Amino acid sequence: NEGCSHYTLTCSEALDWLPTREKTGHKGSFGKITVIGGSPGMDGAPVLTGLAALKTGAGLVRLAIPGDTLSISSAYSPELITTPLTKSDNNEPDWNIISKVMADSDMIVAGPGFGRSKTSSEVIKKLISTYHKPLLIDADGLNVIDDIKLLKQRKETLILTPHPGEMARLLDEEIKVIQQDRIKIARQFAVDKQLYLVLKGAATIIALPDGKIYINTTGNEGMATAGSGDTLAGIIAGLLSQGLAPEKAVVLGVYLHGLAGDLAVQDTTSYSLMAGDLIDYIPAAIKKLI
Ligand code: NPW
Ligand code: AMP
Ligand code: MG
Repeated sequence: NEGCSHYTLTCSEALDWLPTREKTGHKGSFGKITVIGGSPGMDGAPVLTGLAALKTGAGLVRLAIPGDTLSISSAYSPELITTPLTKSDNNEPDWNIISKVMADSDMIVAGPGFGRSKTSSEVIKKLISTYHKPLLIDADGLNVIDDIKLLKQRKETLILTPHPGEMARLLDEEIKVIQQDRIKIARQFAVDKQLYLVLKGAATIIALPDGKIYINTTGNEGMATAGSGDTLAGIIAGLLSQGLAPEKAVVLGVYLHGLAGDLAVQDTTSYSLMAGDLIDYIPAAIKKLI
C-alpha cells in the first residue's frame, strides 16, 4: 500500500540501532572495508569515504585506487591503507589484486571519484556479478552502469546511493522527472531490482527491497557541497561493517550524516560547511544519540 508506508527514524530508534562495540573487540571485529575509486583530479573522494567509515567505527579501511592516482590519495591520511587497482605499465585493471581485495574485505564501496573510464566500467561490472558480500555503489560507480538488468541478477546485498542526477542517468530520464515523483521512483526501483536505494537530496528517500520507505529528517542546505555524498557512503559502510543489517545501516547512516551536518552547521554556518566538517562532526552526532 503506497499510501501508508512512509517511516521516519526517531532519535530513540537511532540509538537502539547503533551497533554496540564489543569490549574485547579488535579491528577485525569491526569490519574490513575496501573503497574502490579515485582517478586523476578526483583523488580526494575515496579518502573522504574511507575517513568517514573509520570515524563511524569501521576496524580497517583500504583504498584500492588506479595506479596513476594512488600516491596522491595515499598521502592524505596515515590511517588508510592503500593498494593499486591497476597494472603499473598500462593502467588496466589488475584482476589478481582485485580478486585478493574481494577475498579480503567484509564489504566494498565502489565509485567515489572513479571517473567514467573503461576501467571503472569493467571493475563495477565485475563487482556486481562476482562479489558475494555487501556492495555499496555510489557516484561514478553508478554512472558507468550501462545495463541495469545486471542489478536484478545480483543476489547479495546491494546498496545504491544516487543523487538525482545519477538516478536520472540510471533510468535514462530527466532530473525533473525524478524530482517530481521521488518516492514512487525510488520504491519501484528498489522493489524491482531487490536492492537498497538511497535517493539523496533535501529529505533523502530510503527505499528498501520490500517497498518500505523512510524519509530522512536530518540535514541542511550547507551539505550541498563537494564531497558530501562521498562521506555518506563511508558512514553507511562503517555501520554495515560493524554488523548492522543493511536496512538499518542505510536508514541510520543517512540520519547520522544529516545529524553531523546539523551539528557542524551551528559552528560553520551553511555557507562554510565542507565535506571534511561532516567527518569531523560524526563523533558529535554519535554522542548526541548515546
Ligand atoms: P545541476 O546541473 O547542478 O543542477 P555528476 P558529481 C545533478 C566525485 N567528486 N538535485 C546536477 O544538477 C564524485 O565522487 C570528487 C538535483 C548535475 O546535473 C563523482 O565520482 C571530489 N540535481 C564525481 O566527482 C569532490 C542534482 O547531478 C549532476 C542534485 C562526479 O560527481 C566532489 C552532477 O552530477 C565529488 O564528490 C540534487 N540534489 N545533486 C573530490 N574531491 O575528489 C546533483 N544533481 O555529474 O555525477 O557530478 O556529483 O560532482
Ligand atoms: P553528493 O551530491 O553525492 O555529494 O551528495 C550530497 C549529499 O548532501 C547527500 O547526502 C544529500 O542528501 C545532501 N544534501 C545536499 N543538499 C542538501 C539539502 N539542501 N538539504 C539536506 N541535505 C542535502
Ligand atoms: Mg556524490
